Amino acid sequence: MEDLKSRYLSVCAEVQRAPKACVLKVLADSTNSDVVTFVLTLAGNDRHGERLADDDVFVLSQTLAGNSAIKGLDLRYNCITDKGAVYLADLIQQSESLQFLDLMCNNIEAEGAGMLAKSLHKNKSLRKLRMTGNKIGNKGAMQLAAMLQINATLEEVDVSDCDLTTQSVIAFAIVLNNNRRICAINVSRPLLFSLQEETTVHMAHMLVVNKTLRELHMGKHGMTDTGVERLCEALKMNSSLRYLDLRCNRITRDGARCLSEVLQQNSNLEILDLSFNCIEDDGAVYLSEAIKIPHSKLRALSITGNNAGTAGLMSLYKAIRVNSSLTNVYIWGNKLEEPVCVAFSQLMSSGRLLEGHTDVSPFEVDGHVCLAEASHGLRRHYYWTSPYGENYFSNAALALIS
Ligand SMILES: *[C@@H]1O[C@H](CO)[C@@H](O)[C@H](O)[C@H]1NC(C)=O
Ligand SMILES: *[C@@H]1O[C@H](CO)[C@@H](O)[C@H](O)[C@H]1NC(C)=O
Ligand SMILES: *[C@@H]1O[C@H](CO)[C@@H](O)[C@H](O)[C@H]1NC(C)=O
Ligand SMILES: *[C@@H]1O[C@H](CO)[C@@H](O)[C@H](O)[C@H]1NC(C)=O
Ligand SMILES: *[C@@H]1O[C@H](CO)[C@@H](O)[C@H](O)[C@H]1NC(C)=O
Ligand SMILES: CC(=O)N[C@H]1CO[C@H](CO)[C@@H](O)[C@@H]1O
Repeated sequence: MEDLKSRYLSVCAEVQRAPKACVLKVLADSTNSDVVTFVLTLAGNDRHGERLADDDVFVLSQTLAGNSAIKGLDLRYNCITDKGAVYLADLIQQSESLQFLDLMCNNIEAEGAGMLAKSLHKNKSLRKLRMTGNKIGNKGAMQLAAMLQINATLEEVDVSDCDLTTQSVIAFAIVLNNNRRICAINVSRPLLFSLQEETTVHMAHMLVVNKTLRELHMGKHGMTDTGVERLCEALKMNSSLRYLDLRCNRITRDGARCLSEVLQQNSNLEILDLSFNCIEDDGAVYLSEAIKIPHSKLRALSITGNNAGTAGLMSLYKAIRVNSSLTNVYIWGNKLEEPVCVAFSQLMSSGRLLEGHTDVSPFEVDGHVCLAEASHGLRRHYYWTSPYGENYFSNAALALIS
């Protein structure tokens, strides 16, 4: 393999920029390994204060231009602005092998997002793009959505927490009606000022039309049961969706009832994330009904932080004990009284529920069984595990529970 380290040093010399120790180390490691393709991990939070600035990105993209072995580039938590995004857009144009680009939590705004979108108009190799935590705003997001209208190679896109507003979330829903490549999208945490749930209505419409999307993340959309009902109507029409993430919304027992009906109707849903809603006991009972049925495909359910108590959680326990496909269940942040603690402790000691497949862990004090929080939520696997392995974004949870 080409010696990237020497190439980097010579580019540094050419542009009179001091080489960065962290980049040198990562390049040396990749050069020494004998794999055919590699991922460069230069996440700023892995190092002690050594973050990459735009000029560093310039040198890096010059170094990597034309390289046919680089498969992924992890640049999370650096200080890349619109200027750096231009260099990355050039790299996308010039690379035939780059498949994953993670720009989470940099300082890219609308202009930089626009440049990245333009570079993706010409279909190249990039398959996964993660922009979360960059304030690209409505303007930047509209350009990314427009890019998806021209069939690119992109399969997974994360534009969560990017200051999208209603207009651009709807734009994504609309382009997905016609885009046959995208299989996962994260539009969580937009800036929504309307209570009309237009974003949910449009996403629901898209789910009816499109049969490609497998993973949809709509956390923090202020979604109520009315919105969930729209989604459920769509999901009942044999949607391809396997992973629905509705964390941190305003869903109550009625929303849970609709979702239960969907699950009972032979839906393809395998992962349902309802963390931090308010489905309470009744909601948990409704979902238990769906889990119990023999053809249920649901493999993972999170109801963390939903104000459920003994009645709801015991019915969940009973449903899991019956033959069900559910392997992962997350219940922390509910009212975990003794019968529930005993029941879940028993699920674990009998091997029905594996450690690492739930977010609770039993312990005993003075003969009483209690549950402690274990850091194994569905969510844990997104940011802290290897971002480009099988666990990356789409298939994150699918891989984790298989
Ligand atoms: C670009 O897209 C066309 C179809 O629109 C496809 O035939 C071609 O293989 C694609 N090229 C690349 C490099 O992805
Ligand atoms: C690309 O988009 C055009 C126009 O929307 C469409 O006719 C064509 O079938 C698409 N091609 C692919 C490969 O998706
Ligand atoms: C989707 O975005 C939200 C908000 O940024 C984040 O918390 C969540 O982990 C993301 N989901 C995935 C699968 O990356
Ligand atoms: C959905 O699929 C099931 C089983 O494959 C089928 O019986 C049903 O008619 C389908 N429903 C719709 C609306 O296509
Ligand atoms: C559970 O599943 C096994 C294997 O699929 C089957 O033999 C058994 O009858 C099932 N039991 C119940 C109660 O559904
Ligand atoms: C763009 C796209 O994927 N369209 C499809 C949506 O689903 C219907 C029903 O399966 C197909 O006929 C379309 O081609």
